[in-house]
Amino acid sequence: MPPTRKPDQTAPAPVSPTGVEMPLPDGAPDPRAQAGDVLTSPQGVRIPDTDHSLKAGPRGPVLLEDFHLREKISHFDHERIPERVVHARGAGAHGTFTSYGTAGNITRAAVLAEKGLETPVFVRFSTVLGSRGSADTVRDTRGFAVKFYTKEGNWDLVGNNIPVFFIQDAIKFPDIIHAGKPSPTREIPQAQSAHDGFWDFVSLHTEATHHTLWNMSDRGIPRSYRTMEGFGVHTFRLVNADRETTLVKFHWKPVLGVHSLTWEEAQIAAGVDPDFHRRDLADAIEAGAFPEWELGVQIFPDTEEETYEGIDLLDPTKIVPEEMVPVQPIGKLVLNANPQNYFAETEQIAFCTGHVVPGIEFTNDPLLQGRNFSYLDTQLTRLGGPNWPQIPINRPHVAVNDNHRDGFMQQGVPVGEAPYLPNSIDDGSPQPADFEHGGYVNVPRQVEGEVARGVPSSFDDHFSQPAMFYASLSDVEKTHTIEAYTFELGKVYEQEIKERTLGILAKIDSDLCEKVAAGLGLPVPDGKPVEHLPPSPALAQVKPDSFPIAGRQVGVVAGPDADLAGIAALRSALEDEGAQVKVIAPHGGTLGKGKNQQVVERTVVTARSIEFDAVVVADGAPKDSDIKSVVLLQEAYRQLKPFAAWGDGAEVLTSAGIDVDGPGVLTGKTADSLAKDLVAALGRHRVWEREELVTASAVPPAS
Ligand code: HDE
Repeated sequence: MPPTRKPDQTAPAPVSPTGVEMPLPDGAPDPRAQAGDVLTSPQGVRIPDTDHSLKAGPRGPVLLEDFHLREKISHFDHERIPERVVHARGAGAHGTFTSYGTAGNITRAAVLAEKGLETPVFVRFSTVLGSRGSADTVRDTRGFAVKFYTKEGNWDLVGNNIPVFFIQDAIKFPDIIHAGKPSPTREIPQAQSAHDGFWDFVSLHTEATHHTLWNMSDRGIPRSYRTMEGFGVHTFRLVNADRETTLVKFHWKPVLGVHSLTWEEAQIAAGVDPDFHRRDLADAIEAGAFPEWELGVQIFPDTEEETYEGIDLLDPTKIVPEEMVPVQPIGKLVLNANPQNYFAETEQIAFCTGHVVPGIEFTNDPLLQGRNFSYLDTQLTRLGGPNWPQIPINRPHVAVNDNHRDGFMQQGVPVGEAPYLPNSIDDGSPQPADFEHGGYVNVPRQVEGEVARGVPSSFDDHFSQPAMFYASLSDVEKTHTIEAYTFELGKVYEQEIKERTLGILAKIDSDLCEKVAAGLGLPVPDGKPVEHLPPSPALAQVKPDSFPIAGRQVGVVAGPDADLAGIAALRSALEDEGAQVKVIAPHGGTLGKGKNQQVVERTVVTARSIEFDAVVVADGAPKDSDIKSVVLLQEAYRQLKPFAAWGDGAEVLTSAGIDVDGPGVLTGKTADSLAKDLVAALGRHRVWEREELVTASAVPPAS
């Protein structure tokens, strides 16, 4: 008998747009479930041997009549679909969104308005520039796309982790992406902006300045998808039950706080673990440390000017500081299940900005208007035809009766004679729904103007908001931003491009401009910073606040003679807070016996600094550490991670050149005595006080 395989997934219900499925005889399994115990062909024929092709004799030619060979190879030949033009590299998860009901007065969309309503969601995070196989930790914008399967149809909020965009008009999208993608001649560099093309474009097209500055700040290298903010970017129009409108900007606030990698971590991870963010998301969910965000809105009156205190709400290169208009929480997102199949779910999900539900409308933001065309259009090529809404991950969780018919890969078997309206043959069905019956009826909007390719003059200010953003950063973040510009421009060949960029930086901040110029060895250009709004503390991510440590990784260096009871105690204290402990030892397997036995999760060969948020050395850990352990400790120290050591574990730190009296190094006699302080240190993300001591800055001081 072949071994029995019991797949945990049940067959997706084969529902067609008209709600009719091809009837299978009673008890017949759905072929799409891949659920039988015996290997078959796609036609259900049982296959005796899938390892050898059918030949005329063991040394003879392969026979064309081998239908199993042909079907197997042919299906394999067509396994790939075109990757996304942008945001090709991504990771996703299932979850729920629960409304607080606080938006009930501004929108009639039940997903936001009904207190306590739980709506299933699928979220896909992504990088923008890289191909599907590129590294997760490159410096880039991250996508934050949420599909809400609401009871009024699907709503897609397709946002980013940066609240502004490079361009103000969708017509420029091919230009910025062609500039950022690898050079068309050699197709390098992959997934990064540190090249002439990108800097050529953004230095000429100065409306990109704000977004570029965010990319060069620590926001461009998030620690995890779980520690990213998300933004809807555009201003949307919400409509309540009385058909009153307000303008809003959407914000996702991570419960774990906003936290980024250091540049060193990002670069090491890109080589050592290119799946760093993807792994982190899946591991956290599997461990029960479910990532959470609050959805909030900034609310603006819907006036004729569509501006707030002089800030044009239709300009996607502008934000409204939270100090001027606070973000009001309206619901919570929890990601609680990993996809079962990457391709079927994460790859095939199709987001469209045009997917909105009654109560959520668009504004005239020219970027948003263009996106509404692009996303629908791109799915036709990517998913091979117009029936992609029938793919399981894309199906709405409500009845669909759209009169759409035929096309590639039609899965439904529609019934009825009249897929048109009006009709009398099918009793006039399906009936359009008016406002009272939940129809998507637009709020009337006046539109008039001269036909021209114009831009409002309020879009012309390209520098005051970047200047405000830079002024709002903490000192540590400013240093990192200076280093990022110096690195990226240091990779640019054309002198003219570097000079042009320095000219832009001069308008933002003198210190930024001078230090980058010094790093590049170029003269500081003329020009002085523009005036800007007061700094917005909400924009800085390094703050004294403390955050939950769920899903954080703590590496414990140990060996056969280590205090295993101490490790067990520390593990339990950290796990109580949702953090995870990984024991690192010279060899794999287990350490010790009995109740304190420890499984070795990482060996000295497989461990690297980047995967730990804190490093602990156990009492009794080997003193004759090899070079890999020393590298691990030194890197983690440089990356400002909290350290702890108990008993003679401190000697291991000292011999690796780490000052045990330095900031963020906890020492004590027992593991117990360290746990509380270690939890507190992890909650502050990094030991920022150490930055000055360890940064051999890549940037020489400005003269
Ligand atoms: Fe996108 N964008 N975009 N974009 N975008 C796509 O759609 C496009 C923009 C964003 O995980 C594509 O299905 C145009 C802003 C995310 O599947 C494509 C313009 C923001 C994702 C497309 C923009 C985004 C995409 C490629 C200028 C943040 C990944 C594949 C008007 C608010 C969604 C696809 C996922 C994907 C077009 C600008 C976010 C080609 C024309 C602004 C998160 O349709």
